[in-house]
Amino acid sequence: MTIDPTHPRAASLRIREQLAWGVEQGITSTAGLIAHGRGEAFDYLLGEKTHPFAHQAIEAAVAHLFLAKHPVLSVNGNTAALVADDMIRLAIAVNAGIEINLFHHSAQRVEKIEHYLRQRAEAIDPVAETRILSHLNAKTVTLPHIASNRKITLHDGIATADVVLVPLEDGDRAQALKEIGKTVITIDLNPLSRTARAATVTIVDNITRALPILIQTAERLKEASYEDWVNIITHYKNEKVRTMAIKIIRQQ
Ligand code: PTJ
Repeated sequence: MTIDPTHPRAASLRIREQLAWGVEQGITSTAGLIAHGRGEAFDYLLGEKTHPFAHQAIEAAVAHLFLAKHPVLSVNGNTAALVADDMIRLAIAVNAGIEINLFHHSAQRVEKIEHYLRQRAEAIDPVAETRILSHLNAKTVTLPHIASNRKITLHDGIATADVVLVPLEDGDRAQALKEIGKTVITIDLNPLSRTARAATVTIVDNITRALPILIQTAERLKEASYEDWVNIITHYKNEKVRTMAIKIIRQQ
């Protein structure tokens, strides 16, 4: 569908089209469209803009990623369809690995997403492909206290990561990852989701807006000192940030 750029909801329509494309390609699950509807409703209530509380969370997220020994960005079907290029750019900026980890798991969809990410990485920067962790013959680790197939993780990825970005999910994984000592960052338009509540850092924003800001912030903070990064995470209060997001939604 051609989207009229002057349409008042052009950005929202573009995202819908991108997800419909993801389903056609076998990247996004059909349930991903419903998950998007939930996010879209919250985005509407947030005025479809990035608020100062999201900027605060983004800064803390970047500081955690820089301080990490082994940061990993988890990608699902919605994330791959919406922000593949920016996830790859973020992985380069913060020296992280990318692991495909799905709720509605199928080996076929993992393969399709991996192929797509590799294609995109090659177009961005040939060395970026090394950021994408392969599932082919990979050693896996089943994590405790996760009911869904998201419990099956790559040994060289989420299983041994110290900081994990888990965008767009409402589930038990964030809590389970924290229980085994990991720092969890999420991007979720719903500040009330289980993931948003359990995460160490909750970026309440649309992933399509948050990713470019994460990359810019990484560029800005990469020359900062170790002490600066520690200072950012020490002063960051996730509950305060989540409360500010809930307040904005209530005011609508
Ligand atoms: O590809 P899979 O199989 O791993 O499945 C992915 C989905 C997203 C279908 C799966 O994780 C799922 O069912 O997610 P939930 O439980 O619906 O949670 C998705 C969360 O992401 C909700 O809290 C939404 O509000 C939020 N969300 C949806 N779209 C966006 C978003 N947050 C930020 N940006 C968005 N564009």
